[in-house]
Amino acid sequence: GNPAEANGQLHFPDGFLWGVATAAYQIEGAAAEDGRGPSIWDTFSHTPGRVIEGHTGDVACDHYHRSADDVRLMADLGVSSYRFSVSWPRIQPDGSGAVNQAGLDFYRRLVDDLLAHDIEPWLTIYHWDLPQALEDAGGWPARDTAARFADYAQLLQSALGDRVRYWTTLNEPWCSAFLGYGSGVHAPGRRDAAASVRAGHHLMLGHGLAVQAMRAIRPENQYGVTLNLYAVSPQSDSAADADAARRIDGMANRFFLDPVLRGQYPADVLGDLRQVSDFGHVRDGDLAVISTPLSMFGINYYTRYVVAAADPDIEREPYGRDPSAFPGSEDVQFVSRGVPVTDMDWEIDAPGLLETLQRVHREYTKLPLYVTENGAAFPDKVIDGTVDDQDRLAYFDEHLRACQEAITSGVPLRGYFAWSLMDNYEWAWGYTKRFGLVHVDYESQRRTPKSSAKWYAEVIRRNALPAQ
Ligand code: GBH
Repeated sequence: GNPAEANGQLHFPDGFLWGVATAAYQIEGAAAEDGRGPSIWDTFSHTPGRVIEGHTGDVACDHYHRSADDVRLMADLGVSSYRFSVSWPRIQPDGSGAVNQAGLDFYRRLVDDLLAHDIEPWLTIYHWDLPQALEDAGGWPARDTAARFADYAQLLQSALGDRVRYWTTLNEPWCSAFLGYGSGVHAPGRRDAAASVRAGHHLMLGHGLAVQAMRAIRPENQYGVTLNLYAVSPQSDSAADADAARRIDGMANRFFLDPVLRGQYPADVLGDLRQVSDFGHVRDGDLAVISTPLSMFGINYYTRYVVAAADPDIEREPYGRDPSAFPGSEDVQFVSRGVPVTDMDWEIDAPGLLETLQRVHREYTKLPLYVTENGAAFPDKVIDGTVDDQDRLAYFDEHLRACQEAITSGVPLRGYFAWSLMDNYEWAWGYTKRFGLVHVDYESQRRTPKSSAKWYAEVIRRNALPAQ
């Protein structure tokens, strides 16, 4: 049996870090307050046709005005850590230059409040809200944006590094690069495959420069990055499907894993992208910066991709739109296996999380790993003042079992952050998808902890899952 199983419970190691995660644009609202400048998500969400039903983050969960209540919610859950992101245009309204003190003060108060409640702040420097002024100057496809990002990171580090110990540079650079500049379904909505490849490089360069700049000021803090990783498998054992899986693994996972953790682009990915980019934007020394040693590594996991070689008779979903978010792999199709899905239509695949954790540990790094996001959208209903989200609860339970198995097998997984603390602005899906442990009524801003929240609080309290 599993040695972690005792007294009818499946235990986690002492000191395992239990958290919840959010992101600035998805919860804060107050888009024009206290000197905040516009970000690419303000522009994008206010452009007709970009976001479902024209939803914007203008108000969102109004967290900017309710952060004290939200910290109390977290304290009630008993979490040991809170992963949030800082809105760059609150700190630097035009993307560079002097700090906007009122914006910084918001995060200073938040951090102090978290510490007062014994909650460790986990700060993500960039979760997709680039100052619009920097986009106007070329955005991530322009090399200079990497340097601006490092300046901004350094500024945050000097202001908050005495009380925030855990720092993540970027959340999911794949999304910023390939959804923002390739398929255009995220801000800034550009559709230019070559630009998306440059954006990916400059995001990673910004990450490396930022870690170097921050570590120079505060060597004692922990630095990492968060990638969205996927388990990828071929639909069949044909050579063509195996090649499709290799390509998608290359674009979704290895395009970022290899430069950051091995200091090189994977040769096969450079080959797949030959028609798209000659990688002339990569300068000598860039990969050494990008692979600057880290103290920890963050993984966001939601689902598995099952892929197959092109078949014109099968509808291409969800990413095979024109243009594709997987440049150079337009002929690959994403296949549904008909297994249960969430409200995003993502297949529920907890073994894929175990596989991903073991792979990163075995093939890429011996660093401490953290699941910095994992969770599921379901169409919740408030009935008699409660939300009985057994589907979400089961999703968390299955994925936490996968985490536990990873730990038992020797993976140094040190913590888990549920996505998300509360329902919020789900990017191109607006407020139509709910990922929260806590339900948000967007009319009244009332917060209602769901059944999954009560269950998670109990798991945290016991540091264990109920045995099955
Ligand atoms: C994470 O992205 C994000 O970090 C977080 O902000 C987000 O709320 C959470 O997941 C849940 O989605 O259907 O073409 O519009 C995970 C990767 C990539 C998943 C973008 C959703 C939408 C593409 N995300 N994708 S599309």
